[in-house]
Amino acid sequence: MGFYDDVKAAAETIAAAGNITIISHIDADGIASEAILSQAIGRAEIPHRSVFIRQLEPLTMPQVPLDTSFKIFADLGAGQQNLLEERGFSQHEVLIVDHHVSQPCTRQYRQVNCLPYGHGKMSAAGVSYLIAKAMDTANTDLAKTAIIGNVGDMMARETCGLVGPVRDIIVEDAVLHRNVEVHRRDLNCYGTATRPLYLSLAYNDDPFIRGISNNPEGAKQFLRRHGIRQQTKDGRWLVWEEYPPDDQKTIISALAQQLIANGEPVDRLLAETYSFPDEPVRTPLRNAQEYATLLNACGRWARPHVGSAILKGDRGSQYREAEHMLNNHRAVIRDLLGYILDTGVTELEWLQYIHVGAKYPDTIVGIGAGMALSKLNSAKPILVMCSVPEDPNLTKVSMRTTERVVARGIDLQQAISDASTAYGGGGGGHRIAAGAFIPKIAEQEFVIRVNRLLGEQAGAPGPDHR
Ligand SMILES: [Mn+2]
Repeated sequence: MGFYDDVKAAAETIAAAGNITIISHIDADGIASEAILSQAIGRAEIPHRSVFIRQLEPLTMPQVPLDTSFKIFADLGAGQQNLLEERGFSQHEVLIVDHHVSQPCTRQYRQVNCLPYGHGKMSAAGVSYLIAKAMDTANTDLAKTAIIGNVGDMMARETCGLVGPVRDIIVEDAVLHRNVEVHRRDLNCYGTATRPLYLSLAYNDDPFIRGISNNPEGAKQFLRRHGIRQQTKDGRWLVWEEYPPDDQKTIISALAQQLIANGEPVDRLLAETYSFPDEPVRTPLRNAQEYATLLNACGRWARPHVGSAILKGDRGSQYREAEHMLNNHRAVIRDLLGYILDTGVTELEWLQYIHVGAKYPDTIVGIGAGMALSKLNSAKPILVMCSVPEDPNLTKVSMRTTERVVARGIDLQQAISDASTAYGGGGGGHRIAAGAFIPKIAEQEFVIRVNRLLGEQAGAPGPDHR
């Protein structure tokens, strides 16, 4: 059985179900997965409902209903099959649609997972889309949503564009459907639909351009020096996507020259990007990256259903609510970033860490960790701990690192799950980003354990070998 056999089998299983509950994750990929599956299932006229869960672990299992409905776990489940078994689900009532590492389990549930087939650059929304398309080829309008989920899960980050079957099948379907435009050699930069260009450039650090990155005034002067008009006649700042192609070329080549003058590589300056011509200009709905941030904001602030409604077309009250959450989301993340940088991290040999206490919601701490890393020593993974409001005995741990460090053999998912199993805690994620819940009393020991595991991954001799 190959991956596409699994996809086809899943489509048949779903079509035969009488009543379905979709259990999905609260991030952009999870919300996109849910939106794709629920629309495909709705179009097949199968009664269904959706439950969003921020992480599948013993604390949140009671949110998974114990009724007679068929359960589809999307963007989660692969690593938590033992929890499904403990909850008493039989093999006949569960389908897992995931792209995370499977943990061994005595009861093997039906699963469509791209990862064991070597498709490491596909997210759960990608898998969900392939299932939806196998259910009905009319579902190709949902390819756009799959692209948002994949981009939201960083599938385009390392390779400066989507690759593999996501690129060859899903992006191509979306282009044929005409609700997605592909820009093959676009500026590799965030905020191209909503941020004044100089801020987009200044907030970008991949590639890091001396004099421009982390330097809004420098970025503004750089554009002025190259004769680029930055504001409209009535004083509104122009965003990247508004510039005519000739201006875009001028800016890109000026940035390339700046990198070369600094002796830096230019290979990350350009990326393939995905924009949505059917969405209103200068809104976060205009491209995959910003759309994904909007969905993440909905999920992190406990309103994933709002994100789902937007993906299904709501541009009224739900959209306005999401815009409000996005602004709040950004303000809190900025505050968290400032807190981490002002307070300072503690450096160990293989990682740097900080505890932010109960000041920030545990759902955004990982994002703050990722942003702080780009302003700290990015050669060392960052570990951020915070309190969990629902349980004073628990601590949430989030870790982030860079592609460069992953390429050296570092696997945060492995380190964090190995270190947390010792306490019965659960951990999961990816090589580059992972998280876990651990007992509060084990915090210090946990950090030391993760530090040691990272050292071993880096090829340092463990204590046994000394
Ligand atoms: Mn995902």
